[in-house]
Amino acid sequence: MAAQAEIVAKLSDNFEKARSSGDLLFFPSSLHTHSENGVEFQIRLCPALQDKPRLPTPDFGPDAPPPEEQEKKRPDPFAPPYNANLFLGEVRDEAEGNEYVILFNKFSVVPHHFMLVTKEFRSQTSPLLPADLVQTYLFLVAAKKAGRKFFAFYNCGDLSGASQPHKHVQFLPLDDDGPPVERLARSTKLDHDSRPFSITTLPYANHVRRLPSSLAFSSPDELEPVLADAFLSTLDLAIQTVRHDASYPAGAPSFNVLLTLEHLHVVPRRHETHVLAGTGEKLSVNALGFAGMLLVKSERELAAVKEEGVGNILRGVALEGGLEATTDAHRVADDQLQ
Ligand code: B4P
Repeated sequence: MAAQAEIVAKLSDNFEKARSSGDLLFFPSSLHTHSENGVEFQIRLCPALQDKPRLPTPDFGPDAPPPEEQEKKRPDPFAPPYNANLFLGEVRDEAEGNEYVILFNKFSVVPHHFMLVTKEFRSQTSPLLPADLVQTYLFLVAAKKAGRKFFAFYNCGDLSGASQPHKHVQFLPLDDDGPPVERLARSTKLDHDSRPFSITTLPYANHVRRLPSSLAFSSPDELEPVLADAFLSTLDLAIQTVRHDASYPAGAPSFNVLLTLEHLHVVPRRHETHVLAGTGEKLSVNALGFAGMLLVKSERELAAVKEEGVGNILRGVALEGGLEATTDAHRVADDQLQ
C-alpha cells in the first residue's frame, strides 16, 4: 500500500490514541449555517478555544529577520523530535526528492485534521512547489479511495492567518459535498475548463482552476505539470490583483490556497484579521474562511458575524474582485497560456 493510503487508513485509530494520551487536544464545537446571497456559509462556534494559548503571528515584514532566524528563537513544533502520538508517517516525492512528515494538528476542532509538513525547515511565506502540490493531491486521492473526503488548505504569508512559520499544508475531512465555496466552483459553467475563472457571486477577488476529471487516476509524474500549471496561473492572477491595490504592503503578497480533487483556489489577502463592528474585537480569518467556513470563539462573536455578514467580513480581509480587473487579469493569463 502507498504511504499516503497507509496514513489515511490509520487516521481513526491514531486520532483516538493521540486524544486519550493527552498529546492531542480536542475542542468540541457546534456548527451553524448562515445563508447569504445563495451561499450556505458554515460558522463553527468553539468556545473551548478561548483557553488555547494564542501564538503571535511570525514577523514576515520587509525588515524582519529571515524566518530561519526567527525560527531559532522559539521552538518549532514541526521539527523533530516528533511527538509519537501526533506523528503519522513520512512521504517522499520521488521526482524532486522532497521529504515530508505527516502530523496530527495538536489543537483539533475537527477530528482527523492533519498536516503535511516539510521535513527540512521551509518558510510558510514560500509558494507551494510542484512536489508540495503532488503530495497534497495524493492524500486527497488516497482518502477518496478509502471512502473518505478531505480537502487541503495552505495559509501563505503574514496576512493569511498562518501562526506557524514552518511550511505546512493542512487537511480537513468533509461530511458532505462541501466546503461551501467548492460547491460554487463546481456549479460554475465554463467554456474552457483549462482556464482560470472567478466565482463572481463572491464579493472578493478569487482565482480558481478546474482540474481534469481524470486527474485522480494519474501517476505522480502526470499530476505534477497539471497541478503546477493550475497553481502558477491562479497565483499569477492573485499577484496581478495585488498590484492593482496601490496601498498593498511591500513584500511578498499573502494568499490562501484551497485544493480539492476538482479545483484549486487562490485568494490574495489584504489583512489577517477583521475588526467586528458588533464587538470591536478582532476575528482572525485563515484559508478556511475562504472555503466558506468561519471559526468563532463565543456566542457574542457568532451574533456579530451574522449581523455583519460573512461576505462583508471576507471582503474586509481580502481584495476587491471588480469584474473589470478580474476580466483583464484573466485575459492576460489566457494570453500567456496560449
Ligand atoms: P496555521 O496555518 O499556522 O494557522 P491556523 O490553521 O489558522 O491555526 P492557528 O494556530 O492560527 O489557530 P486558530 O486559533 O486560528 O496552522 C498551524 C497549525 O498547526 C494549526 O492547525 C495549529 O493548531 C497546529 N499546531 C500548533 N502547534 C502544534 C503542535 N505543537 N503540534 C501539532 N500541531 C500544532 O484555530 C484553532 C484551531 O481551529 C486550528 O487547529 C485551526 O486550524 C482550526 N480551525 C480554524 N478555523 C476552523 C474552521 N472553520 N473549522 C474547523 N477548524 C478550524
